[in-house]
Amino acid sequence: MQCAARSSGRVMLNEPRNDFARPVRKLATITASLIFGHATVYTYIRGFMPQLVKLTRDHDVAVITIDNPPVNAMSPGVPEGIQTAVQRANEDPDVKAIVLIGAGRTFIAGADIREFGKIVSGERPRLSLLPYLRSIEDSQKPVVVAIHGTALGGGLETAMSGHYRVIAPTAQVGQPEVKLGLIPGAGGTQRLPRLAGPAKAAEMCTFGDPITAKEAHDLGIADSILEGDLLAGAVAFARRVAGEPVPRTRERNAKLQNFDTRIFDQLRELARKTKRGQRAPLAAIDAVEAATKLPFEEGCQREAELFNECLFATESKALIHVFFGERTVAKVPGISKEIKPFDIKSAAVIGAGTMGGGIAMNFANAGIPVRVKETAQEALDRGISTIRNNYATTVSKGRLKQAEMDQRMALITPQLGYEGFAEADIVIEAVFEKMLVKKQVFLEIGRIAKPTCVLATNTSSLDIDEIASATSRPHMVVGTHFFSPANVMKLLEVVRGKATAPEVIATAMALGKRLNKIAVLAGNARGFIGNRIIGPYLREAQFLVEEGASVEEVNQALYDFGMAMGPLAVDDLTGLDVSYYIRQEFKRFEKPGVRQPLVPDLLVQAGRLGQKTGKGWSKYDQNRRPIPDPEVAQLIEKTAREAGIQRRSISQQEIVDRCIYALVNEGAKTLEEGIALRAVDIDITYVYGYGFPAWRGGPMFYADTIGLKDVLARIQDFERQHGPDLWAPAPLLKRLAEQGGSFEAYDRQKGSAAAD
Ligand code: 3H9
Repeated sequence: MQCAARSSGRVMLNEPRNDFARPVRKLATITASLIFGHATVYTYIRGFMPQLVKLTRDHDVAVITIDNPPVNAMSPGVPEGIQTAVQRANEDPDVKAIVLIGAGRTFIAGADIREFGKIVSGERPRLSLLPYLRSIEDSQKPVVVAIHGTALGGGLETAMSGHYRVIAPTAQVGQPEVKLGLIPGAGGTQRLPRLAGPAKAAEMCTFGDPITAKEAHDLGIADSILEGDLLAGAVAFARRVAGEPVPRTRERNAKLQNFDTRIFDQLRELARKTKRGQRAPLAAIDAVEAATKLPFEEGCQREAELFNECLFATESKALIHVFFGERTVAKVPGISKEIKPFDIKSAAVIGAGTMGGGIAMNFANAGIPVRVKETAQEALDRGISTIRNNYATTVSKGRLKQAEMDQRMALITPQLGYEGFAEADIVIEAVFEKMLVKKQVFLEIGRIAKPTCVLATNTSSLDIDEIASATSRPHMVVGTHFFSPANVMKLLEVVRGKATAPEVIATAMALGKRLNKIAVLAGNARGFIGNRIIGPYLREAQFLVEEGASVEEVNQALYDFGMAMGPLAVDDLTGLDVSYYIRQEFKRFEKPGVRQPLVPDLLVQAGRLGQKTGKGWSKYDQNRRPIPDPEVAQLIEKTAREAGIQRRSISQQEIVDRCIYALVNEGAKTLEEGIALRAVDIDITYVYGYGFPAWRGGPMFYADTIGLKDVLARIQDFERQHGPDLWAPAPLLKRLAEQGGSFEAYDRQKGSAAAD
């Protein structure tokens, strides 16, 4: 082995052992033997197949390179490869020190997340990374870990098992496992407090946010920040420390003494508030606290217990579903990589109201010049001043520099006319939600915009095809439904009209990413995905108060379930006039004689439009805190009595089931009609646009976790009580439940059918 390392400068330590590698290797073997004959096969495969871990030499320094694209995850084969490489470098008398580095864009981005599902389902045995990392730490020769890109989760844990860490100035490190419902499981909760101190370690493991190279250096996680060529710098660093006794993180106990032990309870309190309903953040605190009380090995055992508890819980399955879901929604069947999006170099927004202003900020934030047009000077001034105030607030909170705010404001050109619109690569209309007004605007921009300009409408409910019919180029028209406040909310619903060109869809999806949004593609039908499904959810909340639950009980039950806000609180926030208007729009879809909530219209008639008028379903104080309003309770009681509705006490469970299963049932219809491409598109829409708890995975995933059979049975109960018009089970839900299926399996099946 030594000879091999010296003569070729490179040793293949392992072959990839992921699922993809085996069939490819087999195919390569057959093809190569057919083409070249048997003698050449071995060489060919070695050249053809990527190696996960490579060992090379730079004179007296061994360089171990992890090469597992795209993010160097610790897939099976990687930890074994590193272990073997460290062992060989230790055996080589000419090697004085070792550098461990990642190939490509990053150091190790963590354990291979896809493996967790296989472990939980029993397809793969439970594997511990601990012995592999232990063998790095046990190396007699110093191991210098060189970090660029991100060292996350198992990546940072690997780095901390090395003896030194050098880091590129732009790199970041972190323990983000909690965002997947997990805790660090390879010694992170034990080694990080030894390097960074228990307070910072507990904070990093509880909230999962990465820190910069500078912070890592200041905290003692990194030993040196290296400008310029990282590998050359790391090799030079390794030469300097060669021959010195190696510092082992597990033995560095100094920072575990004399710290404020109250930090753990303080963090627990904070985590209970900000990570409502989640177990992993609390488990992370327990594990870091264990590092301060137990010897290293026992601390690792405690960490492993807590890690396994989290791994097998629904929370991590749900959050992992959301992690991959975020990436899946970007992939649109039929829109291949060959379809190139248009380059958006400049934009124009029509309307400087709440939505238009927020949308313009998105462009400015992404460094894209944007024109904002209004019809009256006063409205334009008001819109621009709101934008300026929004930025100023961010500056005052220290999250933006004044110079950055000035740069962004300079990218926004306010105007009353259409000057410059002919050069814009995209025009987004964000005027009042009325078909006639929108069509008039599209008629005008259709005349002015250049032929390759994407014409987008920011509508939450109107028919894209009808809007597109106002132009002579409906293929350039697409819906871009931003969520309010548009400069804050992550979701962008992209709506495909019947004529929308694939390039235009690709452009809108790519633009979403550039604007730092999560773009989900929806079909053009009443309310698209989000607002279509929210209808029955809100309807049930309103029925429930008429049937006897209080406004507060309904809001509290859904809040306790994990929703960011209760449904009636959301109604008050967005404005009861807005939901009134949408109800009028959707009236034509309603079957006559079907029960409708009675109270919302009465509240609107009484001028109770929600927070903006200081009262809606609740009253609001100056700080917009809700106060129960007896007037509303009386109005509800009177209305219910007059309508002959039997009032009763309603359990929290019934409130949750009625509202959430209404979402699920409508979601299943949306899915079967092809309005949503996959169940996961609904989940991501709800998590990022409607405050659905990510740790429940979205409504469709939540239904899977309950079991579709049980969900169906409950919906059939409601159907018996409230009639088929409101509660007939969606045929898809019924079919899947009867077949013992799930929405996740349905997505998988559809995905593989599309791939065939
Ligand atoms: C962990 O480490 C537990 C440990 O304590 C050990 C326990 C024993 N695995 O995001 P991108 C895929 S838990 C598998 O678009 P970017 C991703 O799905 C882990 N796959 O790129 C995508 O695939 P596709 C802790 C992964 O540049 C592709 O890579 N670590 C993983 O915008 C590109 O990803 C984390 O939580 C992975 N670990 O962002 C880090 N990571 O192309 C999770 C990515 O098929 N990862 N993929 O859609 C990230 O935060 C971002 O991916 C990263 C790059 C910042 C690294």
